[in-house]
Amino acid sequence: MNKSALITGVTGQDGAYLAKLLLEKGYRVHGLVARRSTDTRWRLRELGIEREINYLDGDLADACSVQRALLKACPDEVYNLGAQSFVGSSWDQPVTTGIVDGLGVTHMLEAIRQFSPQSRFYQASTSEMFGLIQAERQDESTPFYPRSPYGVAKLYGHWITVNYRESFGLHASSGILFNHESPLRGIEFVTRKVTDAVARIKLGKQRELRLGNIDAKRDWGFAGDYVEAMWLMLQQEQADDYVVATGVTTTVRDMCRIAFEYVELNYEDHVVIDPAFFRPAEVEVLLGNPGKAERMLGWTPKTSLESLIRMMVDADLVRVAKE
Ligand code: NAP
Ligand code: G4F
Repeated sequence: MNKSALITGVTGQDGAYLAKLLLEKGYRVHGLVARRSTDTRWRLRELGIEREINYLDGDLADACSVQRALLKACPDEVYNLGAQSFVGSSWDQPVTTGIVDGLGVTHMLEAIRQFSPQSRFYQASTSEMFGLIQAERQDESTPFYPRSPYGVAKLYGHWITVNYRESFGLHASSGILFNHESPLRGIEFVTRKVTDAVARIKLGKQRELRLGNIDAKRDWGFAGDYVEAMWLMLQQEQADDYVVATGVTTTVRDMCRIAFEYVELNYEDHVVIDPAFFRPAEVEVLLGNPGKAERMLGWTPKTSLESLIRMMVDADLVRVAKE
């Protein structure tokens, strides 16, 4: 019998790559989709899998809908990727972020505990929980210090996952993933904002790019590599928590330099610093230590930041040229 999986957030960047990976492995893939007034399936279309997913109506804020979806899907594995995932918006929508990213995890875990305790569970935790970093390289034992309502909500989601594992013996794992990007990244995140602007500037459709704190440093990897780590976590006999990162950190400034230089432009001629994009509290630097994932899961990142940015710029050049 083929395995089945339920993915919340299937229309997002990671959901799309994970769905593709699981379909390639022969899984039946169910996707929880919250009602929206606009089309949200563009990523699944770009990957050519839009019609291969069984969509189930549901919102992480609505416990009943989550229960219903779980009962319909009867999944072997549940990947909880759904979230209000943009840090910047979490100061404007702190309550929604708390309900969806925090309590939403409990809705999912409670549904599993009551109706499908054999289902294995993956929680999409984040390096944003490290926030004001307490160690130069962050690993599974580094204390957390979140700096945004998003980070605080995700910290709740992380600990409730650990708690349900310890309290009820659920196979519940938390992946503490550092920033990961791709051509399917939302346009509001800085890498994609930059690669889209580079394409527009190169093709004469835009002149400047307004950014906030370009001295911030991030440990950026490729989303396609990171969904493999999610899957590997649920194939282990014991559930556990893992940091997933590249072990390399780069400033937003240098990421811009790489993107502009790829199309023979100088970022300094186009980037304008705009205080509107500064955050009320910043995470200045993130640098992960993926040693445990390497040892226990046999996972290593395959894509360098340079090739990731080139892949994103190439995709945006094609998109912008078609407009
Ligand atoms: P994303 O592209 O923003 O996708 C988020 C997904 O969540 C979308 O499918 C969205 O649906 C869905 N969603 C939002 N609110 C929901 C609700 N109330 N109920 C059900 N679904 C809801 O995010 P991503 O980059 O793929 O990230 C996936 C997960 O990993 C998120 O939980 C994120 O917080 C976490 N994470 C991401 C990173 C990263 O660097 N990408 C790093 C660490 C952790 P719509 O399409 O309808 O809006
Ligand atoms: O691309 P960002 O918006 O990602 P951020 O805040 O690190 O969050 C992402 O990674 C987390 C993992 O650590 C995820 F949990 C989360 O869901 C999300 O995927 O910003 C990166 C950095 C920040 O320091 C920000 O202040 O870039 C800086 N930045 C500078 N100018 C900007 C801009 N960020 C955005 N989005 N837009 C700017 O104009």
